[in-house]
Amino acid sequence: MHRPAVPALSATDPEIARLVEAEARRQFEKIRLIASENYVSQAVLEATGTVLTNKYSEGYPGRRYYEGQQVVDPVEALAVDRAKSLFGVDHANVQPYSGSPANLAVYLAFLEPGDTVMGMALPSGGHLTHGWSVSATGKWFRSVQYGVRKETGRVDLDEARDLALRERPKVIFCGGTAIPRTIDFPAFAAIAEEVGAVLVADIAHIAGLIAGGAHPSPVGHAQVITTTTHKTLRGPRGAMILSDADHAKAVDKAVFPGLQGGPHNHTTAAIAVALGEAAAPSFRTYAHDVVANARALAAALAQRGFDLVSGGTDNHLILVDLTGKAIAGKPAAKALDRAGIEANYNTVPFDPRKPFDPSGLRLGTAAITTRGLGPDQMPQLAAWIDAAVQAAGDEPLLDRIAAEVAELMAGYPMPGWA
Ligand code: DSN
Repeated sequence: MHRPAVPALSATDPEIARLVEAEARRQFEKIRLIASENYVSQAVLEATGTVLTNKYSEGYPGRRYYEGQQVVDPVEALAVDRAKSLFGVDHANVQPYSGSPANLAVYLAFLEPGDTVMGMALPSGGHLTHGWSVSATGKWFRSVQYGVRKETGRVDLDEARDLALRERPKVIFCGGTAIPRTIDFPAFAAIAEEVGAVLVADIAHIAGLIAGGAHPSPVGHAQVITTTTHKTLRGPRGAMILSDADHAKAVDKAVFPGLQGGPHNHTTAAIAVALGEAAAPSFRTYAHDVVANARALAAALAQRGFDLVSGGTDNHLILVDLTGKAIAGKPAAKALDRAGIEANYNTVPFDPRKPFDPSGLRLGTAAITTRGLGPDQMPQLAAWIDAAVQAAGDEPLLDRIAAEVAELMAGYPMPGWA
């Protein structure tokens, strides 16, 4: 059952209580390979369910527009201090509701509508809010986009530099949502400096790896860093903007009053808890284990003939290109889900198919590493993935794999389920 137990919820709203229980069981039984997901700790879960949700706190600690901040102020101050210390930055704003609002705040802080922003194209691994055409950031700003090299699947830094020199963006985003390789922050910083742009590193996917020393840090290279708190960082759904001292005031003004109202104080508390956990030595081990698992899974998939964008991974994420297979990303993801393995279909660079029915599968190892799986188990995962993708439509076989998956996962505890 769900832990903490939900007796009041069961009495008041049995329908929602039943769904919460069902989701907890689902998360317990499945191999969760969605690269942006994780399992938060019991302590983080508890913090998100507290009376802090009842409080409005527009403003910042010591400068609020509502009274009664005797408790919320130190909660937010703790979250800020822990973020600054964990990442080694001058300034942290822990109020953005999630990654997209955090990135929007960056636009508000450093651009006027119509100004030029440069980001990585979505099909190459960027994020919608890095100026992609369907996003407000691509509609209200003049966006120019860089990509990856076809032969290597890696960022084409020469192309990015040429583009920046030609288009003179005021803000450059690096980072994204489907990048399996190390981000070269010093190279992006050199480009940004050459054109006088603010470099923003969106580290949403790799924040936990950076905190744990398993990926280089953008600090000292990017003036502004945005991140969600719930991916490899293993906190609640939320976000932060980190910056150097020179950009701190503009960031704070953009988040509040520019874009948001009251921060979600229960989330702020849970972010503080997660940041405390990420500062512990065991989190360093976790971050390195995430990468070791991803490398082992990538190697096992490659051995089975899967084509991986860039040939492998340096981080938690693997992008499988199914272009050469008889199946597209969406039916493959649906077959995997039926087989108890959760992933998402994803565009791959130069995808010949449409975004809603693309050629790729995105996999990540943050969640399974939290559960305790290790590199020795990755060949078995790859075997199940291979069998499920080939067996799409063969429901008895997919059900058989799901039963084997559930049997394996029963041996690995999950915070939130007892
Ligand atoms: N939805 C997140 C992801 O899955 O990467 C990014 O916004």
